[in-house]
Amino acid sequence: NGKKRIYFNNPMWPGEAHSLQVESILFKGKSEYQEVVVFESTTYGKVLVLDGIVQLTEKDECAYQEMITHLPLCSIPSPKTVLVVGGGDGGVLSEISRHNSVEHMDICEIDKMVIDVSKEFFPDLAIGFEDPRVHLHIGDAVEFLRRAPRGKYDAIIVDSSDPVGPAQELVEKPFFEAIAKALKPGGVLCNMAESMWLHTHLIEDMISICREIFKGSVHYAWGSVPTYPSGVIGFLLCSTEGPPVDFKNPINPIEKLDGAAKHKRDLKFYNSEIHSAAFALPSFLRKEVKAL
Ligand code: AAT
Repeated sequence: NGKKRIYFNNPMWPGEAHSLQVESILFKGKSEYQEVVVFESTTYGKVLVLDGIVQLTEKDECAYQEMITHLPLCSIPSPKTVLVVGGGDGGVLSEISRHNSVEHMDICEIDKMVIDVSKEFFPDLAIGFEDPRVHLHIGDAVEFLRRAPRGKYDAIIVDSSDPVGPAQELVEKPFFEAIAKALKPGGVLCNMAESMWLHTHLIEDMISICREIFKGSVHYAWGSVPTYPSGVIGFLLCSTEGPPVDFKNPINPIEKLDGAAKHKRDLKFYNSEIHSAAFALPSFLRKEVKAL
């Protein structure tokens, strides 16, 4: 039909590429950290691409952002202080906004260009920054967490890119140690944890590291995101020593929230049944990831 396609391939998923048909390129820029592209696709709405990797599309961002936010926040009784690592599009912030109990959100995003681009092209997500509870920090999350006060956060959400480029250190032990230190007793971490079809080794490594560091519990959950490689994405959920956290049975169910959010977006993917189901793991994963 004469339309151009963009092919996404990367050493993170050798031997395969997926592609999306392009209506028009809306933005192309190079920041200090990465190449930033926004285009209008034919079937997934606008798409944000960093260094040739799809970060979100308008059609399916809801699945990822709702899961990475509500899996942790609905697992603890009354989250008050939350840190987001990465997440410069604002989508996770706008999901956190739904929680009335939250008093303070810090966000540490390394790349200001992602924030600016989101404000221009993804205003429904960037609205997250307008919540008065949000405190924006532009910088490297490794550095930010090194300086974070001990026991400050009820929850930390790591919405970061794949571990190539600026997010390399975000899967290493010192980073997880810093996270555990910054969490309250019984505080929770939810970390983007790749695809079980593509990255069992990476998942295994992350889980083994976290089992050493997080003395509460460590679990793996997953959800469907069609435009991420292999169509699924995982989440690593950990809690620190303290009041026990039963991740599989949300104590703070989303259905009971009044919604402090200024936006009136309905949840499109997450609900309490999906929450519990997300922890059911395929047999091959249980077998391959010994640490599970
Ligand atoms: N919600 C969109 C999904 C993302 S965005 C990941 C963000 O993490 C990017 O904006 C990137 O600039 C930021 N980031 C990367 N490294 C760091 C760092 N060291 N400190 C702070 N922020 C960082 C993730 C999509 C996952 C895709 C899965 N294939």
